[in-house]
Amino acid sequence: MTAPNTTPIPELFVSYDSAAKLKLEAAELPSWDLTARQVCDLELLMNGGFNPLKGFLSEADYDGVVENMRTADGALWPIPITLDVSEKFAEGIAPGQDIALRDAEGVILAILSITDKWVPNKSREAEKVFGADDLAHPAVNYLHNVAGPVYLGGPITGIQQPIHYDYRSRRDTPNEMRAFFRKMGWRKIVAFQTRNPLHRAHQELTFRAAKEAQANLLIHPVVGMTKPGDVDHFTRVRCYEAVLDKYPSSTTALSLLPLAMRMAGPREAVWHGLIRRNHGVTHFIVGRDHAGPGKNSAGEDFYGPYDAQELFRAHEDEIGVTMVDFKHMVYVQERAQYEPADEIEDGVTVLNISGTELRRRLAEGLDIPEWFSFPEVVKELRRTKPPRAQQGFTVFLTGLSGSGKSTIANALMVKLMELGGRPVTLLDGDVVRKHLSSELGFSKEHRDINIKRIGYVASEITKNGGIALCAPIAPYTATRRAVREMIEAYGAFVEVHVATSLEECERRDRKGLYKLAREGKIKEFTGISDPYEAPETPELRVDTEGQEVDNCAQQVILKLEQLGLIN
Ligand code: PPS
Repeated sequence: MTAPNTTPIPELFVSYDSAAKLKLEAAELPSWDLTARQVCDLELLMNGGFNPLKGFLSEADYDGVVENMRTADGALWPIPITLDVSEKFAEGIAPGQDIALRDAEGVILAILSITDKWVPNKSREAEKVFGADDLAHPAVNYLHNVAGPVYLGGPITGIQQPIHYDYRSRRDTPNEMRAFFRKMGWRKIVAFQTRNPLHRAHQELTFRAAKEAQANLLIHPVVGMTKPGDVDHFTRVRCYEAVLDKYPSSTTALSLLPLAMRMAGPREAVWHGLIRRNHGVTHFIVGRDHAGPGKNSAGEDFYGPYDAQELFRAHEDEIGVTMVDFKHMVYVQERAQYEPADEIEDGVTVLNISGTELRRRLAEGLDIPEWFSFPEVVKELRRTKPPRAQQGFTVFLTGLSGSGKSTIANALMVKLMELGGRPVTLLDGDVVRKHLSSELGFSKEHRDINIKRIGYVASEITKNGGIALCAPIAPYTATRRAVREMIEAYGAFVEVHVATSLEECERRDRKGLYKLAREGKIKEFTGISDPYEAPETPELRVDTEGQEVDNCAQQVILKLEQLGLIN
């Protein structure tokens, strides 16, 4: 198991000449525009990162993978790699057909020869693969609320790799990685998987792991898709490059992996191992709560802290990569160095800064000591994440028609403009419907499009350091969550439920719409003939009944202060 596999791994690409010809032919085929996650999956399918898979899973392979982590022919594979599509697209497609797979720019990357088309049981997939059908799990949420309802399966003919404009020299296919190890004469390689910036403790533990295994080290961070809310990969790569200088030269390499993570804990660890085997490594570091998704909706961890290590160990031979235990490293003040937590005697002073504490210090612009991280890394993180009071953010007021959202939002806008410092934009429900969504009605589909447009504009405002105030009804929880994820990639999302009761809204009936809705003259009217799913855990809930608008706006201001978003 210790010698690296230096023979090339099979890829799914056709030759350069055939690719040009095939591309012309493929232009005639029905085509599917791949989602960001599908582009990641396709890249690793084509370049052999997902070897032995030869395409998107067929139904029989999918059933096997979901049920017992094996494809129909018995190969170990823990995560379903499926091509999810919309019902509308699926209607016109049948097994036996070829389709072209295009990236976001419309470039044809591959042809899928469809063998299977089916409607999956997503709840079963969630239970078996992720351990619970709980929307608090990011991949389960993706499965139910983002992924299409129909799966297509079949072998892939690769035409070209997805184009990356960033960090090209740091990206390696499995065969490029193998060739690199061969060229360098590296026979044992420990890989370290990460989706976070590296600090001193990580540098120590990876260096120790390599030393103990008498191996070279591959820092192999994920730059495809990670957990919503993670530090963006541009910032992370600049941090990794700074840390690379801290290892003895020519012992360590950095390569970027275009993987779309699922945060599936134990199954994900096995998957990561298989992917690293394909890249030619011999050892893999598996940590406590490897690829953990955080807490479930009951506030408990989805997986036990060592479940990932156990599942990996049980399949170690088949994976073909030796697991290296992650050592929990802590800083011992008296000796001014990092040491494994389980080797430290009583009575010494142990220092530690948790992830939450680090985020707090960054958000508030507080000191981050040198024993914790390298100054170059801290500088990069501060550049990307200035203190919260200087970042952009979104306030998203949701509630019934006539609940007072617009009035509160207008008062809030004036108060924020009085404070100054950041541009404030109001995306009021009515105004948006006039300027951005004039062609839309009030069906679920149209409301979702409307809210996602608002979310997109708000996320751009937030990204660029402004304040977006949104005041649509936004009746659906899943859509509000999608907007939250869009925005939290760039700054805070403060959901405010304007919780005026239906009776009160109807009593006020400021626009006379409730009367018309009751008479059936307006169809699909929220609260009357259409649903409103009240937020369960908004950042703030305000009740306008018996309260001045000014007071409600003041409550939002206090919340923003409490969150450190305004001084
Ligand atoms: S949604 O569901 O978020 O897309 O709705 P939104 O864009 O906020 O638009 C709501 C405003 O449109 C008016 N209106 C209706 N509301 C709900 N249901 C139906 N069928 C409907 N038809 C028209 C209404 O004036 C809403 O304004 P507000 O400011 O919320 O009262």
